[in-house]
Amino acid sequence: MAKKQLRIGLIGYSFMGRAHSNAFHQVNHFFPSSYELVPQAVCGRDEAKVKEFAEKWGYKSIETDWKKLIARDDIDVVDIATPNNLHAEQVIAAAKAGKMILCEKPLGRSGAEAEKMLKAVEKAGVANMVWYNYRRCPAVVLAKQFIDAGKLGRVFHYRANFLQDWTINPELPQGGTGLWRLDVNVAGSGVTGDLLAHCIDTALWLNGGIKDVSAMTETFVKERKHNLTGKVQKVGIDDACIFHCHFNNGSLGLFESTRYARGHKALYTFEVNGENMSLKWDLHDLHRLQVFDYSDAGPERGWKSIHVSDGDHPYCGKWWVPGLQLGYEHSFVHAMVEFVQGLESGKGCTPNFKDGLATDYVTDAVLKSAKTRRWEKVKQTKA
Ligand code: SOE
Repeated sequence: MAKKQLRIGLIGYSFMGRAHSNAFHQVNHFFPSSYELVPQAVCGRDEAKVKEFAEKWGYKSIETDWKKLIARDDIDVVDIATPNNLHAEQVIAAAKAGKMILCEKPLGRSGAEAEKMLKAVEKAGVANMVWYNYRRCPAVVLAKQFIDAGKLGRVFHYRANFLQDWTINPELPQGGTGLWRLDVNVAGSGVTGDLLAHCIDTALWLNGGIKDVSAMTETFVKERKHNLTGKVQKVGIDDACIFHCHFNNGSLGLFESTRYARGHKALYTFEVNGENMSLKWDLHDLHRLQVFDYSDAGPERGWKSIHVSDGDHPYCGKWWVPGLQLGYEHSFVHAMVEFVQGLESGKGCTPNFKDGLATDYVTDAVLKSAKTRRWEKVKQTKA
């Protein structure tokens, strides 16, 4: 039977453009469905570079103006892999054009921006997804399965970290290609929207909504040269953020993120402590789930490390053979598998724009609390 083509138009071709493009190809190879993902066009401002990208990643054509890409009749899905300040305008335009939309995280630079984006896709009735990829690591999905099966019992604690060290050098400029994450106008915030957003997305999925937060942030390097103006300018982003919170289920949360943890490149870890079981995960060892099961009897009771690679582990049966582990890029492949399966079932997928908004509401409250030095309530998404 002929497959239904999903012709994809990608905007942005840096790190995330590559991660997404790889996913489109691998979904076709490893997760056949009634859909065929077709890399139809890629858009970027530098024509020579975007052409080179198109050739490397199998895109049939290029555009240098994203509005033209969105207007094209031969595009079904618009994939937004641009800096954060462009997400809202591009999402709203793509929704108006009736396209399905995939958007890089965070959805908006604030809850207010994300609300407009959610409204746009709801009005247009188009399928949507936010690329919070870590949810789709098999070991994280296994944690979700254990939690949903009730194995943990009452949950007491959820804690997560995302530690990096790439902005310690005070001579590092802010702004422009590659360094827009340091420019508050483009990024919206620092580690809170960039890194903690991942931790929050996973936490909301695994442990439910967050009621209120108390936070502190710090900007260690106060001024940096701006790449676009050439001038030394105030740094507006948070370099580090620590917050604690109450979840709606009564458990306590503790979160930390920084780009100043010398030696750590992308140490995302989380731990959940329930009355009957604890779970631990670490991005540097992402194919493993650490489990402590209180019902394991006898003196051999202890933490065990599940190598998540068996045929009955999430997604794993579609890849290689048991024991051969999956990595970072597979999380994007699985996110796209969810999107395709959501189309097939007609039920949509997660994390969708509503989930993206929920995370933005938490980051809003965190940034507000750091300013007011008070506990701040988290706005809840409508049921
Ligand atoms: C920042 O360095 C960054 O690339 C984030 O923007 C990504 O979302 C994260 O997955 C890895 O780190």
